[in-house]
Amino acid sequence: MKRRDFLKGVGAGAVGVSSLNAGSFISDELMNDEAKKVSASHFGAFKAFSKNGKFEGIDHIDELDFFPVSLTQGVVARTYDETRIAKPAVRKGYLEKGYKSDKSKRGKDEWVEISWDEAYKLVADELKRVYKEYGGQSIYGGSYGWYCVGSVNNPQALLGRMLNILGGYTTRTLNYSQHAISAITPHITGVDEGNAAVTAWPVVLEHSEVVVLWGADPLNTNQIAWGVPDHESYIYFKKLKEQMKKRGLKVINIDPVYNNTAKYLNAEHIAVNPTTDVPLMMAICYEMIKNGTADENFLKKYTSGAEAFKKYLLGEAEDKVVKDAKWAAKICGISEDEIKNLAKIFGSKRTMIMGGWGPQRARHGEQFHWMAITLASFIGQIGLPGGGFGFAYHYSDGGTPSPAMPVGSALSLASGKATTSSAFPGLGQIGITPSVEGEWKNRSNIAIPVSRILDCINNPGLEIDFNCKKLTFPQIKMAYWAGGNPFHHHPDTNLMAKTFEKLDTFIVQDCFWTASARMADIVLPASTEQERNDITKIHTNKKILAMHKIAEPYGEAKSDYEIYSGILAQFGETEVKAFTEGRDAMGWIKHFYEASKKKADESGLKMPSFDEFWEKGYAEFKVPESAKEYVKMADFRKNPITNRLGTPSGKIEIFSKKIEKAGYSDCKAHPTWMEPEEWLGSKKAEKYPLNLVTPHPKYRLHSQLNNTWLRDLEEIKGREPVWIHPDDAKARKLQNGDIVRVFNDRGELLAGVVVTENVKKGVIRMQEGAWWDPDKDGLCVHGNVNVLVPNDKTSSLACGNQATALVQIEKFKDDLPTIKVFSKPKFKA
Ligand SMILES: Nc1nc2c(c(=O)[nH]1)N[C@H]1C(S)=C(S)[C@@H](COP(=O)(O)OP(=O)(O)OC[C@H]3O[C@@H](n4cnc5c(=O)[nH]c(N)nc54)[C@H](O)[C@@H]3O)O[C@H]1N2
Ligand SMILES: Nc1nc2c(c(=O)[nH]1)N[C@H]1C(S)=C(S)[C@@H](COP(=O)(O)OP(=O)(O)OC[C@H]3O[C@@H](n4cnc5c(=O)[nH]c(N)nc54)[C@H](O)[C@@H]3O)O[C@H]1N2
Ligand SMILES: [Mo]
Repeated sequence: MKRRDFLKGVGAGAVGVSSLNAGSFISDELMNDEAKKVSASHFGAFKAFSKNGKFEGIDHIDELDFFPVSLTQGVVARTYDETRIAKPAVRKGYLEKGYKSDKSKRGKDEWVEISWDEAYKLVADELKRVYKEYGGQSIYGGSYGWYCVGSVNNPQALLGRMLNILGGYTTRTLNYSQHAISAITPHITGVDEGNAAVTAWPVVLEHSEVVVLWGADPLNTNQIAWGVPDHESYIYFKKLKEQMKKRGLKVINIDPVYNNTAKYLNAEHIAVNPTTDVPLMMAICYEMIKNGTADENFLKKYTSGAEAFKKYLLGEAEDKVVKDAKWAAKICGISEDEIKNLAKIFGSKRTMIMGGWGPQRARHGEQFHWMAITLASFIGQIGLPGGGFGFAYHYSDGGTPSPAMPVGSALSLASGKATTSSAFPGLGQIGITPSVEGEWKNRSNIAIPVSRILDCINNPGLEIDFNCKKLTFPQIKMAYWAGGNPFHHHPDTNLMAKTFEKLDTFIVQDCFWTASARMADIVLPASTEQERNDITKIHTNKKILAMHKIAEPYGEAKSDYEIYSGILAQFGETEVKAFTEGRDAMGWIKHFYEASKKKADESGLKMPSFDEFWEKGYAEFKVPESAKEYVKMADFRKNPITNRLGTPSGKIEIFSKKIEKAGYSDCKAHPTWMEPEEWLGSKKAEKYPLNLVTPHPKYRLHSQLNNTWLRDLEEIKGREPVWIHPDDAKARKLQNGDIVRVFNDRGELLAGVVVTENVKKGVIRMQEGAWWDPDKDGLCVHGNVNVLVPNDKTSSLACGNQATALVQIEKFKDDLPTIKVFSKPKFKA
């Protein structure tokens, strides 16, 4: 079978022909079946083709993608899955009683399909009521999530734009990915180290002698990007493997799991207990002091507060505990010798610490990256080629040399003027309180830390500590979610279901009947990336990409841009005009491109005309030589006076006076080992002796693509797999393929057993993102890990989210319950 035929087969196999779409009008541009056009996704860019207005398949193109991943096949498969939302729908109880309905019926009521006109009116009337009775802050429009790529159809920025026009809203700050690292590191190095540039790969390949993958699984997580990946980082991981053979470069994986990347590289494994990296790093620093390899000169010249911290390590601080290898060995579950050996290696070799973000999704998660920067300071190679640290090698092709692309505009939150957002093409973060300009200026928007949404709904008016400031929770009466899946992403799903009952109204705008859509009152069907025109970029700025409409929207789905315009039309012409500024989607696409081209022209770069760009599918930018030589913090090392860091001392703050002044008991003035409530050493472990870790999935982007055949690649009897060590399995008489109940006081789920030595004894591993499928007693029969994870904050500093928990496992002996979440929900006949 030819490759092309195979791809088509894959697409068609999962389709199950939809009668809804068959008779629909096919626009002129799609009459030319089989014409391949550039389109893109979080998994890569490709050329796509259609037949009779339906998305048929994709071809991978070398210029667009260096290392195509299987996830792109899911983009085709999901389009016509039976979980696609075909029409606007309302929960029956809500249709009858509106905001006064019985909220405990969410997820249980039947659905009633309605017309777009009815849906627009229903949404607009409820917005009017809530604005009038409670004001803008009572509307949560901060809906978080990994919506599609594309500058125009950014469902969240557009939601903010609509709500700003109507009267403002409560939004969010930070994100579930980097909540703790983004809050803590500006206090330590003056920048958000989760997003900061890292030393370029060519430099690492030439100079590093030791690469430490610390809580990072880059071969898994680089499959996707926030923009569009071209997967260039895979070339460098291949070269890294070559360097291991060629010149003995050593790769060490410090992780409770021997992960995908470690396996590929055949890396050494230090199997640390979950959430105990901080004592490990402290003991390495201690042993480096003792063996004379701690870089005292670096500490003196480039850091602030090392002396106080050393006292803490040496047992001269209040706690009187000596943080030596013997002390850490017990906590971390590794041997004293292993720790001393790490101190010896790091102290004598050019060492690059590549930290991921998994370890900071935990109680006291702030400490991980603070301590890692401290350890790198003790090693003293920050600013040298191949040494120091970098916390983005695992994400969106981090470390790949890239051009600085001319920055244009994206559709912004600020209405009146749509030119303020800097993030071409629209994939920027939604910042702290969005700025509102022009005639819509008088908005008193408020931003809550994103992972405190349940605390906020449960405690209106409560004043909380947050990042050295105070914040008062608003009263939330309504939540509008677009392009995110809270009933997947937020810890403690059962608590979320209970808490959301306090909302008068919950609206979800998505392409699929996700767990969140099923828990909503009103559901609005969005078209997918391949069903509309848009514009985006390769994440590393190498190309601007055309996103061609490949297929007609499924059923009655509409683009996010059209949906908001339709709601605003219920308010009036002025509101619509403020939103669209007189442009349709294609008008915006051209506008964004021209803005970039203008900047390019000014800086002497050549960009093709819009028409040439649209025809070809991309515009390319050259990578400058200097980008290949980039060494993180080299300037600071060269001259720490003229290139001082953006911290109060201008240096790396091992001790922060600002944090000290905040006076938090759970985030102190220097990196500190504070036992979390749930870890293998806590009292709770007597009842729940297994430590669950929940890393990111191999064949999904969070919950996305779980409704495709990709799930068959991993599932066991239709359940999400759970990795368990042979000893733990034996103790519970478990074998490969068994179905188990995984539980703690927060909830329970079913999972399929994989017995493997790739997970440390005492630890179990389940990937986040399996669709939530609760039975009548709340047992998730499919395996959404967040029913087990606590909602509690990381600390008063970041107020971030966690991703680990203590649990117990037992064999599930009843008949296997049917999975319902991948079928259509119940509609009223
Ligand atoms: N236990 C645990 N939980 C975690 C994590 C973990 O490690 N462990 N990781 C956390 C992290 S880092 C993150 S980023 C979050 C991710 O959480 P989310 O980003 O909420 O997860 P996704 O499944 O990507 O949800 C995106 C939703 O957007 C929808 N969508 C896609 N395209 C469009 C569109 O064009 N229009 C509209 N309206 N909708 C669209 C998709 O169908 C999908 O339902 O999860 C967090 N949760
Ligand atoms: N395929 C795929 N790629 C993705 C995503 C996806 O959903 N699917 N999501 C994307 C997003 S939004 C994000 S934020 C990034 C996430 O990037 P990360 O947060 O770095 O990814 P994780 O998989 O959560 O964790 C990375 C590693 O940390 C380990 N780990 C967990 N707890 C601990 C601990 O306490 N100590 C140590 N040392 N290690 C620990 C895990 O076992 C795993 O190997 O990935 C992105 N890439
Ligand atoms: Mo994330």
